[in-house]
Amino acid sequence: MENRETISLKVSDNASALMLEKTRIDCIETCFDRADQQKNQCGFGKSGVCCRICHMGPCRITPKSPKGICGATADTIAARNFLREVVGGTSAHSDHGRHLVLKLKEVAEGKAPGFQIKDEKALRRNARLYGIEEKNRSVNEVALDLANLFLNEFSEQEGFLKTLELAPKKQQGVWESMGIKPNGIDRMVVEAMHRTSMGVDHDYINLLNHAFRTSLANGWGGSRIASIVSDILFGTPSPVKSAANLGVLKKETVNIIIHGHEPELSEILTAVVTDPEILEYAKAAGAQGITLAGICCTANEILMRHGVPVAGNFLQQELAVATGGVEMMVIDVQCCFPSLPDVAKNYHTEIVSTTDIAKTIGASHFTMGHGDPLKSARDLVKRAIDNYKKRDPAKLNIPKDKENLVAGFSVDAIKYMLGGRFRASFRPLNDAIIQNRIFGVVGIVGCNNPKLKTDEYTNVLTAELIKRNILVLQTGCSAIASAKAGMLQPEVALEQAGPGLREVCEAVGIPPVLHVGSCVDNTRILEAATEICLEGGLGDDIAGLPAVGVAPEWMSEKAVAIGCYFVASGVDVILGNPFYVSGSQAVYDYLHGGVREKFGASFHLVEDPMEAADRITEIINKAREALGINKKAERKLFDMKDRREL
Ligand code: SF4
Ligand code: MSK
Repeated sequence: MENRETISLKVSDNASALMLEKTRIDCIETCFDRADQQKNQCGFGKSGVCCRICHMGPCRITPKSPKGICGATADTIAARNFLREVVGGTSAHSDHGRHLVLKLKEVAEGKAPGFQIKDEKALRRNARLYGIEEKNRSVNEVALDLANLFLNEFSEQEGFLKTLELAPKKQQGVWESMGIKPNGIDRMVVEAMHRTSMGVDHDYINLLNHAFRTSLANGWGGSRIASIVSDILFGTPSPVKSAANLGVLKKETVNIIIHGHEPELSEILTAVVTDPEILEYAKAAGAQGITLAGICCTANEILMRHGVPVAGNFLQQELAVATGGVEMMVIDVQCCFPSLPDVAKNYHTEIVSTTDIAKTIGASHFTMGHGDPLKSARDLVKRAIDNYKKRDPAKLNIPKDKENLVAGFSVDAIKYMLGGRFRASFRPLNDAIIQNRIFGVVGIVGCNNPKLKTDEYTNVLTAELIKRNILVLQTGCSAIASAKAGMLQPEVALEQAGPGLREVCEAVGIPPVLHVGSCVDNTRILEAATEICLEGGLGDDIAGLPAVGVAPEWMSEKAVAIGCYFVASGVDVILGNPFYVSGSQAVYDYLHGGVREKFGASFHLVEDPMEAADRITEIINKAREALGINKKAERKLFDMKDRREL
């Protein structure tokens, strides 16, 4: 059996290590064991040169067989596989966006009992952005128009995405000149599948450019729409206190975990678990109350808006069940392991799938339905309470570890904190960057991956960057990694921040590490970058900003798509682990260098966090040089005319 020393090579935090030890005692298999079993992963898959697109294959490229049966080269095969990954990631996040738009439409038509428009200001502000008349019109009228416009963003065949127009003009010009402005999101995905089918597009650059085009349909389309509609329906996040890690689960309460990405049901559960009648029901079952906690990005969604605590990130999903203290895990879509019911059957935990497009063998399936979602959610919580009586005290061991945190930094919230209620703006941030008190801005995003010690790259890099006066924005599971390390506590992060960053953060009252949302909310980082451009003084395009993106421990196709829309938007992206393209030097070189000529940014594979900090410093330094802000210069802030032009 593994000892603590070998376990600590796999996970960073004490709670995860304890639970991994417990899985050994309870004879539970987890992803960490399966990663060991899968150790010798297929070299053809890893290098991207296995093709099974048609049934003459599968074909694998080797020095002795340098072409597939149809004649496809390693370049074609690697580029096709890469584009299909981008399609997978784009589909996941954009379909999430579509579900929310359909919900918005139902709400506007009065067909969604239990849901309402929580942020009318966000609705009207976004309607104006898209040229929808909102003055003297009812909330529902405006919402219906906006929902219909968003639905058209998915189906548009000939025109371009309207949401693209939210990007700085210069970025739009780059996409236009390259011919990669996306049409409707669905069209981009279908076209990508067509182009990658047997005997169609064989030019690796043409294929990769469509990967960037598809990713733009995701980042400036489906994902951006998902964030906008979530804010309208559930409220725009503002700073909120909470806590993270398995220690948020309580021995004496009924523990319900929500896991996945789409927050509709979880929003309702958040209300149900505080209902006095339900709490009475829990007390009657012998519990002192109900703890609702989250895993992955459903966690981030309801953390950002309600302060619901986070039980853990991606690789803690099985470990949470192994505490023996979870009555129910409610899963929706994306990042939910099919192994969860196998782990759960060793305890009393019920795994409940809640979306018809995402069923899991061994999980019970629950449909919210259109009748009375509140009643359905209450029934579900009562089922969890009933499970509490089935807990086996001999198998119960909830770690104590948890850290306090502050989250909820939507772009609106950051603007408000920087500029105050009456002058909400990014100007103080731009000023601080120009004066080199803040050296630059870095977005750290993405998952964790059993190939790397969980959370380590993220945490080492985050600490080093703030020490170098770099403001860090985080999303998804990397934000949860920082939370578990205590870095989302303003006072802890301030202690470690460099003097310039610290001074600015203390003056305006923001922490040096900002949790900006779930992984679909990476578009908030682009939104922030656009605001920085619009504020003036730092150039007129995202590509010129002293800003970098990092995906330290990514594992998902979604991360591939996100990385692509960051690069296509002019942001250099550091990858902590590689894409599966190394079998084609041409494809590798294009992604990690060639695209720079077009977008002013590219991917960088840097597998060590300290080297990543150096590379980031180098990239930011170059951007600062180009902007002329590495030397003492008269700052030029834009007037209204400049801003309108932008
Ligand atoms: Fe092989 Fe070409 Fe078919 Fe791919 S498309 S499986 S390379 S024959
Ligand atoms: S949940 S995509 S593991 S961030 Fe968004 Fe976490 Fe990555 Fe899933």
